[in-house]
Amino acid sequence: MAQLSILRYPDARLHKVAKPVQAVDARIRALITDMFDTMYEAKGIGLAATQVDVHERLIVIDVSEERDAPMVLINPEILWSSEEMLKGDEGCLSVPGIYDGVERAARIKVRALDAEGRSREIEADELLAVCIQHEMDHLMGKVFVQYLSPLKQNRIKTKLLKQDKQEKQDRRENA
Ligand code: K1U
Ligand code: ZN
Repeated sequence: MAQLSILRYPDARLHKVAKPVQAVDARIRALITDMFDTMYEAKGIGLAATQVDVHERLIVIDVSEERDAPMVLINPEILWSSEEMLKGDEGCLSVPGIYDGVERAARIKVRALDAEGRSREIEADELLAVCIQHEMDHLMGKVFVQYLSPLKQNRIKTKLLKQDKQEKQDRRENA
């Protein structure tokens, strides 16, 4: 079981645009396994490769209560989005402790490769639709806080940088 380190906002690497996966090979399958381990351990419902500093178009998701419905999206593309929008609170493993409202398309249709490299079309609504859109934003270098006001973004940056500094200080003191 390999845990990957999750980049934390405002790390500049979260804003890199991911490149398409060229081949669903052993390297990608090992990365998928490690990303699921990391997502389940962090109690997240999704994780984009960007968040673990791999800039390729790969997402893992599990929005089930039982945590037994893993879903892999490689090179995802949105085929259709509903005109209807819904606003709901989002969180992010790269922005720990921050939750805020973001407006997203209520329903989407997505095409992606699965872990075996087969092309799939997925129709999603509710939490799955929100999660796919949130993770696809990561692949484009966008973090959900960028939908918030500049004032909120600055407050979040300051708070997380302060937390980071404090954690580093605590580690030095306990070393
Ligand atoms: O960091 C991430 O991209 C994962 C993120 C996915 C997400 C959660 C909520 C809305 C959109 C996308 C998380 O898993 S955040 C933590 C979490 O477990 C959670 C937060 C709110 C609702 C459900 C789960
Ligand atoms: Zn996120």
